[in-house]
Amino acid sequence: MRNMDRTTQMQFEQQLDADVSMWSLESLQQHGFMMVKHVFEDDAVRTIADQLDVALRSFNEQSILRSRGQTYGSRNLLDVLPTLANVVMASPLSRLATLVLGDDVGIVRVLYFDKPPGRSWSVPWHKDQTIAVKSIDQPSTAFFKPTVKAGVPHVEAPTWLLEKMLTLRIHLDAMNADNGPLSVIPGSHGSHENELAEPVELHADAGDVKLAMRPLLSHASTLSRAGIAAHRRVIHIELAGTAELPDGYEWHSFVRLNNGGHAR
Ligand SMILES: O=C(O)CCC(=O)C(=O)O
Repeated sequence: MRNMDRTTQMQFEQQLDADVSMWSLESLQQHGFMMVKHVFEDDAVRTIADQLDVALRSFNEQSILRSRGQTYGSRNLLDVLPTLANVVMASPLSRLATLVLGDDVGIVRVLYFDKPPGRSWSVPWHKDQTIAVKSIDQPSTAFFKPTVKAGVPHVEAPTWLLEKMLTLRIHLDAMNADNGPLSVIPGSHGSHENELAEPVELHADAGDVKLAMRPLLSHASTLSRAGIAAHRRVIHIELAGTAELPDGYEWHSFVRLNNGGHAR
């Protein structure tokens, strides 16, 4: 993976911090991502992590990804822990999502990722282009590559729809150079030319730094370093600014943030 030199990276981080402290959305628009600090207190993060742990242990569905007794992910986390939607609604993340995507914003999919010690994984550069839908039976000119993942139909979405989406990542553990951090290419959500920009490796403090990013932002992550005991748990929440999909398609779930969370 290409790396930005340390001085440039620090300047970049300082600039982001200044932007976010004013709740400016410029960073998100320009770079395709922003770090948001102090969204949840440590106690709240521990409560979410504990509830998640209990739910993942008791849920024995194909949507939970396990390897040698370790849970390293879950595809449909809202099915496993539906109260997560309330956590978002009661937090400033709801306001952020509404500012970015408008009043009709809803949660459309929640994923969970961990890199458990000894069972870490990596992902190559990619953009998030698939969405979960109710059915892939009807013909469509808007959607491509129908597939079924963990029992849920998915399609590749058109760019105009992905541009109306936002991902919020709640970090339950610190993320640093040791435990397979996420890297992004700033600006790559907007223009192919920006694909050549230097990647930035993102670090997060345990509990107090969250990431908002556009799905079309190119991102990748590395393996944790050998012998590292730290987990890297992330709740990955995808939101869309519209409940309506073309060609008679429907979101697999759409939990509105601004009308008490009623699913459509
Ligand atoms: O969390 C990571 O390291 C990668 C997650 C990812 O690939 C994704 O969000 O599409």
